[in-house]
Amino acid sequence: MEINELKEIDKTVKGWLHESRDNVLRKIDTRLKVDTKTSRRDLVTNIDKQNEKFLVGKIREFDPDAKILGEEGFGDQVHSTDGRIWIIDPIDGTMNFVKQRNHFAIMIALYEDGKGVLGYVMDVIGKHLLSGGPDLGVFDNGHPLPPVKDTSLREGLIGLSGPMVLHNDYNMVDIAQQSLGMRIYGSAGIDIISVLRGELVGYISYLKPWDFGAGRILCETAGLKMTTIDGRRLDVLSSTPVLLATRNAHQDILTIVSK
Ligand code: 2AM
Ligand code: CA
Ligand code: CA
Ligand code: CA
Repeated sequence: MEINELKEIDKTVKGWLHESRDNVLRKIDTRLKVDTKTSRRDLVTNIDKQNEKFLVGKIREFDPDAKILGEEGFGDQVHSTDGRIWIIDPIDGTMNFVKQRNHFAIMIALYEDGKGVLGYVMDVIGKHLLSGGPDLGVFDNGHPLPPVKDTSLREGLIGLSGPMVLHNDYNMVDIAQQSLGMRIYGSAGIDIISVLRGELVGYISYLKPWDFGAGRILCETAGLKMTTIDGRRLDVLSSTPVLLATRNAHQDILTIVSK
Protein backbone atom coordinates (compact mmCIF):
# COMPACT_ATOMS: atom_id res chain seq x y z
CA MET A 1 0.00 0.00 0.00
CA GLU A 2 1.16 3.52 -0.75
CA ILE A 3 2.14 5.77 2.13
CA ASN A 4 -0.61 8.31 1.38
CA GLU A 5 -3.23 5.59 1.28
CA LEU A 6 -1.93 4.26 4.63
CA LYS A 7 -2.12 7.72 6.18
CA GLU A 8 -5.68 8.08 4.96
CA ILE A 9 -6.68 4.73 6.47
CA ASP A 10 -4.85 5.66 9.69
CA LYS A 11 -6.82 8.89 10.00
CA THR A 12 -10.09 7.06 9.36
CA VAL A 13 -9.42 4.31 11.93
CA LYS A 14 -8.46 6.89 14.57
CA GLY A 15 -11.80 8.59 13.93
CA TRP A 16 -13.65 5.30 14.55
CA LEU A 17 -11.66 4.72 17.74
CA HIS A 18 -12.42 8.15 19.13
CA GLU A 19 -16.08 7.69 18.37
CA SER A 20 -16.14 4.22 19.90
CA ARG A 21 -14.33 5.52 23.02
CA ASP A 22 -16.95 8.27 23.36
CA ASN A 23 -19.74 5.69 22.96
CA VAL A 24 -18.21 3.50 25.70
CA LEU A 25 -17.58 6.44 28.06
CA ARG A 26 -21.14 7.68 27.62
CA LYS A 27 -22.44 4.30 28.87
CA ILE A 28 -19.79 3.54 31.46
CA ASP A 29 -21.94 4.46 34.45
CA THR A 30 -25.05 2.67 33.22
CA ARG A 31 -26.09 -0.78 34.41
CA LEU A 32 -24.30 -3.35 32.24
CA LYS A 33 -25.92 -6.45 30.86
CA VAL A 34 -23.32 -9.14 31.61
CA ASP A 35 -23.41 -12.67 30.17
CA THR A 36 -20.99 -15.54 30.73
CA LYS A 37 -19.41 -17.37 27.79
CA THR A 38 -17.28 -20.46 28.56
CA SER A 39 -16.99 -19.95 32.35
CA ARG A 40 -17.94 -17.51 35.14
CA ARG A 41 -14.65 -15.67 34.45
CA ASP A 42 -15.26 -15.35 30.71
CA LEU A 43 -17.69 -12.43 30.29
CA VAL A 44 -19.31 -10.38 27.56
CA THR A 45 -21.39 -7.23 28.09
CA ASN A 46 -23.87 -5.29 26.00
CA ILE A 47 -21.08 -2.72 25.50
CA ASP A 48 -18.67 -5.32 24.02
CA LYS A 49 -21.41 -6.30 21.54
CA GLN A 50 -22.47 -2.73 20.73
CA ASN A 51 -18.90 -1.65 20.14
CA GLU A 52 -18.12 -4.60 17.89
CA LYS A 53 -21.28 -3.91 15.86
CA PHE A 54 -20.28 -0.24 15.60
CA LEU A 55 -16.76 -1.05 14.36
CA VAL A 56 -17.96 -3.78 11.98
CA GLY A 57 -20.43 -1.27 10.48
CA LYS A 58 -17.67 1.31 9.95
CA ILE A 59 -15.33 -1.24 8.35
CA ARG A 60 -18.02 -2.68 6.06
CA GLU A 61 -18.77 0.82 4.78
CA PHE A 62 -15.09 1.78 4.35
CA ASP A 63 -13.70 -1.52 3.01
CA PRO A 64 -16.58 -3.70 1.75
CA ASP A 65 -14.30 -6.33 0.15
CA ALA A 66 -12.33 -7.07 3.30
CA LYS A 67 -13.04 -9.84 5.81
CA ILE A 68 -13.61 -9.03 9.47
CA LEU A 69 -12.62 -11.20 12.42
CA GLY A 70 -14.31 -10.00 15.62
CA GLU A 71 -14.31 -11.66 19.03
CA GLU A 72 -18.05 -11.42 19.59
CA GLY A 73 -18.98 -12.90 16.22
CA PHE A 74 -20.47 -9.95 14.31
CA GLY A 75 -17.81 -10.24 11.62
CA ASP A 76 -17.11 -13.10 9.22
CA GLN A 77 -15.90 -16.67 9.47
CA VAL A 78 -12.26 -16.28 8.46
CA HIS A 79 -10.38 -19.40 7.38
CA SER A 80 -7.54 -18.01 5.29
CA THR A 81 -5.17 -15.04 5.51
CA ASP A 82 -5.64 -14.12 1.82
CA GLY A 83 -6.70 -10.54 1.08
CA ARG A 84 -7.42 -7.85 3.65
CA ILE A 85 -8.54 -8.90 7.14
CA TRP A 86 -9.60 -6.53 9.90
CA ILE A 87 -9.33 -7.98 13.41
CA ILE A 88 -11.34 -6.40 16.24
CA ASP A 89 -11.40 -6.77 20.00
CA PRO A 90 -14.20 -4.37 20.98
CA ILE A 91 -13.40 -4.47 24.73
CA ASP A 92 -10.21 -6.21 25.80
CA GLY A 93 -10.21 -6.88 29.53
CA THR A 94 -13.96 -7.32 29.90
CA MET A 95 -13.58 -8.54 33.50
CA ASN A 96 -11.72 -5.31 34.36
CA PHE A 97 -14.36 -3.32 32.52
CA VAL A 98 -17.13 -4.98 34.57
CA LYS A 99 -15.41 -4.89 37.98
CA GLN A 100 -13.25 -1.76 37.71
CA ARG A 101 -14.63 0.32 34.84
CA ASN A 102 -10.91 0.78 34.11
CA HIS A 103 -7.89 -1.07 32.66
CA PHE A 104 -9.50 -2.15 29.39
CA ALA A 105 -8.62 -1.55 25.76
CA ILE A 106 -10.11 -1.36 22.28
CA MET A 107 -7.99 -3.03 19.58
CA ILE A 108 -8.08 -3.02 15.79
CA ALA A 109 -5.65 -4.60 13.32
CA LEU A 110 -5.41 -4.63 9.55
CA TYR A 111 -3.60 -7.50 7.80
CA GLU A 112 -3.09 -7.97 4.08
CA ASP A 113 -2.19 -11.44 2.78
CA GLY A 114 -1.08 -12.40 6.28
CA LYS A 115 1.20 -9.40 6.72
CA GLY A 116 0.48 -6.81 9.42
CA VAL A 117 -0.29 -3.37 7.94
CA LEU A 118 -1.71 -1.24 10.77
CA GLY A 119 -2.37 -1.85 14.48
CA TYR A 120 -4.27 0.12 17.15
CA VAL A 121 -4.38 -0.49 20.90
CA MET A 122 -6.27 2.09 22.94
CA ASP A 123 -6.24 2.28 26.75
CA VAL A 124 -9.59 4.01 27.08
CA ILE A 125 -9.33 5.37 30.64
CA GLY A 126 -5.53 5.74 30.73
CA LYS A 127 -5.82 7.74 27.51
CA HIS A 128 -3.09 6.10 25.44
CA LEU A 129 -3.55 5.18 21.81
CA LEU A 130 -0.64 3.17 20.43
CA SER A 131 -0.90 3.13 16.64
CA GLY A 132 1.04 2.50 13.47
CA GLY A 133 2.72 -0.24 11.48
CA PRO A 134 5.85 -1.20 9.54
CA ASP A 135 5.55 1.62 6.99
CA LEU A 136 4.43 4.41 9.36
CA GLY A 137 6.32 3.57 12.57
CA VAL A 138 4.75 3.42 16.03
CA PHE A 139 3.05 6.37 17.73
CA ASP A 140 1.84 6.98 21.28
CA ASN A 141 -0.99 9.53 21.18
CA GLY A 142 0.39 10.73 17.84
CA HIS A 143 3.98 11.19 19.06
CA PRO A 144 6.70 8.84 17.75
CA LEU A 145 7.27 6.10 20.34
CA PRO A 146 10.73 6.43 21.94
CA PRO A 147 13.00 3.43 21.16
CA VAL A 148 12.24 0.54 23.53
CA LYS A 149 15.32 -0.35 25.66
CA ASP A 150 16.51 -3.94 25.21
CA THR A 151 16.23 -4.76 28.93
CA SER A 152 16.95 -8.28 30.25
CA LEU A 153 14.42 -10.27 32.30
CA ARG A 154 16.52 -9.72 35.47
CA GLU A 155 16.25 -5.95 35.03
CA GLY A 156 12.52 -5.68 34.36
CA LEU A 157 8.94 -6.31 35.44
CA ILE A 158 7.12 -9.09 33.60
CA GLY A 159 3.40 -9.08 32.78
CA LEU A 160 1.84 -12.53 33.22
CA SER A 161 -1.51 -14.26 32.90
CA GLY A 162 -3.09 -15.19 36.26
CA PRO A 163 -4.15 -18.72 35.26
CA MET A 164 -0.72 -19.52 33.78
CA VAL A 165 1.00 -18.48 37.03
CA LEU A 166 -1.48 -20.44 39.16
CA HIS A 167 -0.77 -23.62 37.17
CA ASN A 168 2.97 -22.86 36.80
CA ASP A 169 2.59 -23.44 33.06
CA TYR A 170 5.93 -23.29 31.16
CA ASN A 171 7.88 -22.65 34.41
CA MET A 172 6.03 -19.36 34.91
CA VAL A 173 7.08 -19.25 38.58
CA ASP A 174 10.79 -19.37 37.61
CA ILE A 175 10.20 -16.64 35.03
CA ALA A 176 8.58 -14.44 37.69
CA GLN A 177 11.40 -15.17 40.14
CA GLN A 178 14.13 -14.26 37.70
CA SER A 179 12.45 -10.92 36.92
CA LEU A 180 12.27 -7.89 39.22
CA GLY A 181 8.60 -8.71 39.79
CA MET A 182 5.43 -9.87 38.07
CA ARG A 183 2.33 -7.87 37.23
CA ILE A 184 -1.06 -9.34 36.36
CA TYR A 185 -3.15 -6.65 34.66
CA GLY A 186 -5.90 -8.83 33.14
CA SER A 187 -5.93 -7.13 29.74
CA ALA A 188 -3.66 -8.13 26.89
CA GLY A 189 -4.03 -4.64 25.43
CA ILE A 190 -2.92 -2.89 28.64
CA ASP A 191 0.05 -5.27 28.96
CA ILE A 192 1.05 -4.72 25.33
CA ILE A 193 0.92 -0.93 25.78
CA SER A 194 3.06 -1.32 28.92
CA VAL A 195 5.71 -3.32 27.04
CA LEU A 196 5.75 -0.78 24.20
CA ARG A 197 6.17 2.05 26.73
CA GLY A 198 9.02 0.24 28.48
CA GLU A 199 7.08 -0.28 31.72
CA LEU A 200 7.18 -4.08 31.37
CA VAL A 201 10.03 -6.11 29.88
CA GLY A 202 7.57 -8.64 28.47
CA TYR A 203 4.17 -10.29 28.63
CA ILE A 204 3.09 -13.93 28.53
CA SER A 205 -0.49 -15.16 28.15
CA TYR A 206 -2.66 -17.61 26.29
CA LEU A 207 -4.10 -15.39 23.55
CA LYS A 208 -6.53 -15.43 20.65
CA PRO A 209 -6.09 -13.60 17.31
CA TRP A 210 -8.01 -10.48 18.49
CA ASP A 211 -5.87 -10.34 21.67
CA PHE A 212 -2.52 -10.17 19.86
CA GLY A 213 -3.29 -9.19 16.22
CA ALA A 214 -2.91 -5.43 16.67
CA GLY A 215 -0.19 -5.56 19.30
CA ARG A 216 1.95 -7.85 17.20
CA ILE A 217 2.14 -5.30 14.38
CA LEU A 218 3.12 -2.49 16.78
CA CYS A 219 5.58 -4.61 18.78
CA GLU A 220 7.41 -6.02 15.78
CA THR A 221 7.67 -2.53 14.30
CA ALA A 222 9.14 -1.33 17.62
CA GLY A 223 11.83 -4.07 17.55
CA LEU A 224 10.22 -6.31 20.18
CA LYS A 225 9.76 -10.06 19.69
CA MET A 226 6.33 -11.71 19.75
CA THR A 227 6.26 -15.49 19.21
CA THR A 228 4.61 -18.59 20.60
CA ILE A 229 5.83 -19.53 24.10
CA ASP A 230 8.35 -21.92 22.51
CA GLY A 231 9.73 -19.30 20.15
CA ARG A 232 7.88 -20.23 16.98
CA ARG A 233 6.26 -17.84 14.50
CA LEU A 234 2.70 -16.74 15.37
CA ASP A 235 -0.11 -17.64 13.00
CA VAL A 236 -2.54 -14.71 13.12
CA LEU A 237 -5.60 -17.00 12.88
CA SER A 238 -4.58 -19.36 15.72
CA SER A 239 -4.91 -19.21 19.52
CA THR A 240 -1.74 -20.04 21.44
CA PRO A 241 0.37 -19.14 24.47
CA VAL A 242 2.16 -15.97 23.35
CA LEU A 243 5.54 -14.62 24.49
CA LEU A 244 6.14 -10.91 23.90
CA ALA A 245 9.39 -9.39 25.16
CA THR A 246 12.44 -7.32 24.41
CA ARG A 247 15.02 -9.33 22.44
CA ASN A 248 17.12 -9.91 25.56
CA ALA A 249 14.22 -10.91 27.81
CA HIS A 250 12.75 -13.10 25.04
CA GLN A 251 15.97 -15.14 25.01
CA ASP A 252 16.06 -15.26 28.84
CA ILE A 253 12.47 -16.53 28.95
CA LEU A 254 12.94 -19.17 26.20
CA THR A 255 15.85 -20.58 28.23
CA ILE A 256 13.63 -20.95 31.31
CA VAL A 257 10.67 -22.35 29.34
CA SER A 258 12.81 -25.10 27.79
CA LYS A 259 14.43 -26.18 31.11
P1 2AM B 1 -11.02 -10.29 26.76
O1 2AM B 1 -11.28 -9.50 27.97
O2 2AM B 1 -11.18 -9.53 25.48
O3 2AM B 1 -11.73 -11.61 26.72
C1 2AM B 1 -6.94 -11.59 30.53
O4 2AM B 1 -8.16 -12.15 30.84
C2 2AM B 1 -6.78 -11.38 29.04
O5 2AM B 1 -6.98 -12.62 28.34
C3 2AM B 1 -7.72 -10.39 28.43
O6 2AM B 1 -7.00 -9.68 27.46
C4 2AM B 1 -8.81 -11.27 27.86
O7 2AM B 1 -9.45 -10.65 26.73
C5 2AM B 1 -8.04 -12.48 27.40
N1 2AM B 1 -8.80 -13.71 27.32
C6 2AM B 1 -8.76 -14.55 26.28
N2 2AM B 1 -9.54 -15.62 26.49
C7 2AM B 1 -10.11 -15.46 27.70
C8 2AM B 1 -11.04 -16.26 28.49
N3 2AM B 1 -11.51 -17.42 28.07
N4 2AM B 1 -11.41 -15.78 29.70
C9 2AM B 1 -10.93 -14.60 30.15
N5 2AM B 1 -10.04 -13.84 29.44
C10 2AM B 1 -9.64 -14.25 28.24
CA1 CA C 1 -13.72 -12.13 25.89
CA1 CA D 1 -9.18 -9.74 24.37
CA1 CA E 1 -12.83 -8.76 24.17
